[in-house]
Amino acid sequence: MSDHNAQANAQTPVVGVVMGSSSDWDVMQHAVAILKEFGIPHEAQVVSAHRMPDQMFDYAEKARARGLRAIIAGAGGAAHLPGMIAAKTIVPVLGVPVPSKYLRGEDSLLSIVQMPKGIPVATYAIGEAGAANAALSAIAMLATTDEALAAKLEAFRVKQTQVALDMKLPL
Ligand code: RP5
Repeated sequence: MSDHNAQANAQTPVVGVVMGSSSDWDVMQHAVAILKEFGIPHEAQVVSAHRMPDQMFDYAEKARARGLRAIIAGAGGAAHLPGMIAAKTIVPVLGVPVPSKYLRGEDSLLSIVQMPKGIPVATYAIGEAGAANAALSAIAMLATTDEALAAKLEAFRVKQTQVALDMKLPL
């Protein structure tokens, strides 16, 4: 989108990471970190559903033509962003509930997960784990048509398994 800043890496982004506020970055940076680790061309920016609805629609409407294959959308509170983006594009939307000040993200979770039938938003755990897992799901989706990426994802799992196997308890 041309109107506001998209922080993108050099190649054409295939995954878009959007969030309702810069205050969501603490959580959403964990999605971006995973995308970076796997070398996925991506972009990250603030797109607020209630404070910049026109820009939100513009982002969603142009997403597919720009080459985005998945959109990771994080928001807190009455978290409309993932659902409203999903309403305007057929690019898969992966929703991340960001912890909120008063209800600790249970509001965000229910806002995102309870989409009415017909417009899906794949919804993840509240907070850091959800952000990281949304990125891993986006990668798994891309890996269905990219064998090199699939191998990287398998290696990531093997490494994780080894870390668990090596765990020692302080007995
Ligand atoms: C939502 O409101 C954002 O996603 C954020 O989680 C929450 C608070 O936003 P700020 O007041 O910190 O900008 O739109």
